[in-house]
Amino acid sequence: MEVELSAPNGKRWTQPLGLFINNEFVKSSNGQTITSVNPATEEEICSVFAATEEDVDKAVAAARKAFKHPSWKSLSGTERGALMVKLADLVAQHAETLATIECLDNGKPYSVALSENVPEVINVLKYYAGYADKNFGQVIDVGPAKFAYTVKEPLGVCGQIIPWNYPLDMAAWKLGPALCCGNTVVLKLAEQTPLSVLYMAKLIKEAGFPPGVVNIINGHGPEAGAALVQHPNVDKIAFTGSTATGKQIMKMASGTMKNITLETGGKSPLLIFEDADLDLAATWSHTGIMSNQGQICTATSRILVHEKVCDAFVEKFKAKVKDISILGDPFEESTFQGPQVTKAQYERVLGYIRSGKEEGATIMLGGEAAPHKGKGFFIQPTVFTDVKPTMKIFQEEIFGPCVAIAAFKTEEEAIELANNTAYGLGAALFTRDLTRAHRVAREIEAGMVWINSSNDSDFRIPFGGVKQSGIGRELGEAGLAPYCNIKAIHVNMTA
Ligand code: TXE
Repeated sequence: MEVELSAPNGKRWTQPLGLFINNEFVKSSNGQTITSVNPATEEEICSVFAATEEDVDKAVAAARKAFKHPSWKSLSGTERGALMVKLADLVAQHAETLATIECLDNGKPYSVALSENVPEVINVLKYYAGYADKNFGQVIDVGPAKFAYTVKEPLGVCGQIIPWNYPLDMAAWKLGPALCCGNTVVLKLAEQTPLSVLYMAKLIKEAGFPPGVVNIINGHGPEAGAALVQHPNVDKIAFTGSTATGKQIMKMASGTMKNITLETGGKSPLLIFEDADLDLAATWSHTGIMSNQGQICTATSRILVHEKVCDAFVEKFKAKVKDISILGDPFEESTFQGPQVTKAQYERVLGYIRSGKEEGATIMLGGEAAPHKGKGFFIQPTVFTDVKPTMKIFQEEIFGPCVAIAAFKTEEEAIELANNTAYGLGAALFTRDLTRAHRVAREIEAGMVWINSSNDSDFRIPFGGVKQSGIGRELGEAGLAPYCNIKAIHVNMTA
């Protein structure tokens, strides 16, 4: 049920391979597995058990039992918070191993996994641990004849489905608020990147969470994911992934009318007005699209620049990309950009690059595959200019290191172009005019707006989208609401 693994940075660890149900790693009911591949070398890492519908049923039963069991149900918020802090401390102790696994399985640079992703897990767990004994109802004054108050109750069993672009972070974003509120969980990992969170499952047991409170399963979306979404004993589904799958989940969850939270795709705009600090804009534009190999739902993948400063910006931006986007072995300290997560994603991104060329956009930089030592799913950072709003690369989520740049003439046109998409996740804008900054921020249809930055995420600040980018919010205090019921209690005070 486990295997000894090592990585090019010399780290060695024992990798669990089973489904984590009731605090034990078990085989899938029919023995089926999914093989994890190192996207930098295309070598197989190991094969991990993949849940069937029957396994999902077992995990849900374990979570249901744990939800009612006094070992979890009767814990005070303070005690739940203490368990979460213990887990955060264990994650900190195992930071290098977790970052190594993330790098190997996902392809993201080790230095980023260690300095950003693992700390995010620790921060999110501690943040929500702090809320575990501070998430109260209200007393509502309706006059002397009646005493009315609300209590916040956990929802029950939460099914959580995460993608492959930020395996550890996404697990923490899902587990943190759910456990804080006293729910139990069945977390389905992305089949492409199950290894780091399965390792974290060992730490969940070690932290002392009672059996069944957190169950973690690897498995295919249409099999394990769909079984979880349709399961009558699951009270909630929280999903991060593509808009197409999000829509399917809404349909599937309607059968049992589940509470759902969706965080889906994006085509986030970044607006640069004529008075912007172009060096600042170039720096953040690079961060906003090229980080994490462009595999970020909030990636600012459309850059809209005022025509007067467009050429000057493009020059600065190109220089930034050439300077910072160093492709290579993700274990190398100097690497900024690793491979795309899988061959399928690599081909998908290259397909979009081809379509941009065919539709007549100008390639300013990149535009080709870039294997490292003849291997791996690497793609050159790619910059398109002269992009028209009708082109696919302007409208569709590419999810790779590829950006579409277009020019605008007026503020109204910029806002119209920014909103001309089915998505509404993030948006960035650059200007030195404070009044314009706040005016435009309110006009843009997005869940998050960055003024003079991009993708500046913070666990204390709500995260989520409007339009086809999702429903509900994660992170911050707002992230608690999707995980509790507000029960109203009316007390008659008259004789
Ligand atoms: O996503 P899916 P994929 C976007 C991005 C990417 C595209 C495709 O544009 O190129 O989606 O990626 C599970 N019932 N994003 O195909 O299918 C699946 O097992 C229940 C944006 O990998 O949405 C995985 O755990 N679950 C995004 C999760 O859904 C199902 C992050 C995500 O997979 C299911 C990832 C089903 N029928 C991709 N089918 C973001 N918002 O950050 C799949 N799953």
